[in-house]
Amino acid sequence: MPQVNPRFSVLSDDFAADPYRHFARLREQDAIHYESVIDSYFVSRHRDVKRVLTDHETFTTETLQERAEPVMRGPVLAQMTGAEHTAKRKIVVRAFTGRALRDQMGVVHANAAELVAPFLSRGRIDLVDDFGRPLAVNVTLDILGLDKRDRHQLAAWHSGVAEFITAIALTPERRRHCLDCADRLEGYLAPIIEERRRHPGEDLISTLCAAAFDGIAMTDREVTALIINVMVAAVEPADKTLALLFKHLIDHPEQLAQVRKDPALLPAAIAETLRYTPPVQLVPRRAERDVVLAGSTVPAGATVFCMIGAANRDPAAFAAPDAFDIHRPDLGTARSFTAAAQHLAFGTGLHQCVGAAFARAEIETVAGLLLSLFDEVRHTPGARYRETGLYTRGPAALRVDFTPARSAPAPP
Ligand code: 2IO
Repeated sequence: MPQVNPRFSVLSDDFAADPYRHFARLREQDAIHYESVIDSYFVSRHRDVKRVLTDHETFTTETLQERAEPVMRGPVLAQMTGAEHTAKRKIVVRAFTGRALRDQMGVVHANAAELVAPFLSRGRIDLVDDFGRPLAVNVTLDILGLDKRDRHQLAAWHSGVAEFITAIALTPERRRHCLDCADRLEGYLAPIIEERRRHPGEDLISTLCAAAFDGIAMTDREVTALIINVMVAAVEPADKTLALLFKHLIDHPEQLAQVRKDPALLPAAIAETLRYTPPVQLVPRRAERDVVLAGSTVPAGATVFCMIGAANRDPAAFAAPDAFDIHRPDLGTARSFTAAAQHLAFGTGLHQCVGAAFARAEIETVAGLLLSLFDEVRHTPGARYRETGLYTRGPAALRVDFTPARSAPAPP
């Protein structure tokens, strides 16, 4: 039997402080780690995670009925199967690719330019609180066609919903708070959905209202769930990915210099950021039968968490996995945002992220803009770096100092 440290827990403060320190031991000695307090299994090897995410008969997304549906107010895309899934997935994919995507990048660029402008003369910004988080919210609201004047309220409700989805354990009070946020968000959306059905615009809510599945339009409940699904999926990982990209580039100045010189390297830098530090660290599935996984039997009904961060650092999948290297030959940048991706940051299989192309374009647009505005960028002296989150994980803050580019537009 492999040695298992009975005192180790993914729920410990030690793990939360730096999960990456524990991944090698987990993969090597505890490849299916059982956490009794939450009665769940954690798989960490690349091949096991891939198996769980592609063997759809054995491992289903039924976990989302409890984890997502209560706050989504209806089934999300990832819960669906068969013809319904194919049809609705296509509707959402279309809304985030091709011409729609090109138009959205105009929205991304405009929002990013507006948010960064007041900081240009100061030469100092927190890329999470001052920029990445409000940017992710504003862009998502613009795409959905929601009023940005309501952004603080919407962001607060969104946080409650996201907390519910990404919590490992919730106290009854927090649970009530999250459900209350979802309830209010649903109430806010109801009249807007009604209005868009009568007077459709170019926004995503109108698209969802007008879309038909089997010749039948979606119900309010279905539209609401997809709106909240898109909202959480577009906001929650975006600021984390952007901040992690800058953190890694600042910490690897030679690679930052290369990306500056040749912005065509940005997609590789983004793909490597997603591999090295995926913002979504856990993906849950339910075992539908007793199944042998990583040498142990997982009982029918069990929750299995795929550890994306651990899988992406598996030496069986990537050479020198603990090095950040935008030139790594096994990255396959072009594939990294498609179904052929070797890293698992977007998941894999039938439910692989529908927003992958959007995510790449969004981060590329924003990072390209920031690099053109910041001539030099470094950590603010004395700023402490810390990451938070077990399910989604990212920097609590990323405080940077920069020298404004001489060609930068004057602040308003
Ligand atoms: C929203 C976890 C932020 C998704 C989820 C209930 C379904 C699905 C994901 C990602 C990221 C979120 N799961 N996006 O892991 O839509």
